[in-house]
Amino acid sequence: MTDHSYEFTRAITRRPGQSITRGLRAVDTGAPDLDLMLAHHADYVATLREAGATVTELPPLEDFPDALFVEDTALCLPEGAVLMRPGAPSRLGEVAHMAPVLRDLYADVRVIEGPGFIEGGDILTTGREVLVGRSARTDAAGVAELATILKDWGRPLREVATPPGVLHFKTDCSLLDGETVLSTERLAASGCFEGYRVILTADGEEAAANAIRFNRFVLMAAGFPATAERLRRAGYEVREIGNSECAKLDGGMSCLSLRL
Ligand code: CIR
Repeated sequence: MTDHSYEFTRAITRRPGQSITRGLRAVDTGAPDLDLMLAHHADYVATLREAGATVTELPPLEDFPDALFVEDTALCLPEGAVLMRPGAPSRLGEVAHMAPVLRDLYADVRVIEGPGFIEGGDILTTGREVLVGRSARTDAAGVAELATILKDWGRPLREVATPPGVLHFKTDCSLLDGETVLSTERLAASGCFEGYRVILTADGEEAAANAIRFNRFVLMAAGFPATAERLRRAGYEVREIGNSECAKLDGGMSCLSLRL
């Protein structure tokens, strides 16, 4: 099978602004430092460019403190884009800011109209299917509406569960290639990756699970040496990017871009 699930030419990111101190978080571990976050963000964008991406860098949206986590606003596929309907009320308005950017790039842009909710962080597109995790942000109606859209594009959707207390499905997993995922043990234990090759995050390094494969690189958060070593030993070219400030807002590598 030809697998293009990790091959991209373009990425969309949004720079963080002053309002990140008001970003959503499950547990308060201190205010994120904007200067350090900007430095990490610049490294992330530079790494995507090195991987071959044309990067559209959008300006901060001060009214939307979590708007740098652009992944949650849309699903981008070769067939078209789908504008999401975030389950976090403070994030719903971000979608209207992403819509014109995607309409410029895609002929076919669909919209999750509701009443359900769905966020991009709950969607993992693999070489053979689109996995969607129900979570506190993504409900059954949101998943059903996406399934109807994907049916038009001949894309099978499989609904799975996000572990309790975990923000998004992809907080705990990432695609490494069309047949291989990086996953926490707690998520893999649910059996949702049966038939895939699974590389587990090392003990105590669950926060390394939210990585991205972008062409030849796997971008992962810095500070998880045992998991990085597992990936390198499996043959992946790993780039470690500082994520300390986004982590305070429950954000990781995938949240920071739309990849197309
Ligand atoms: C939120 O709670 O929505 C943000 N603070 C973090 C979003 C992370 N997004 C993602 O994992 N796709």
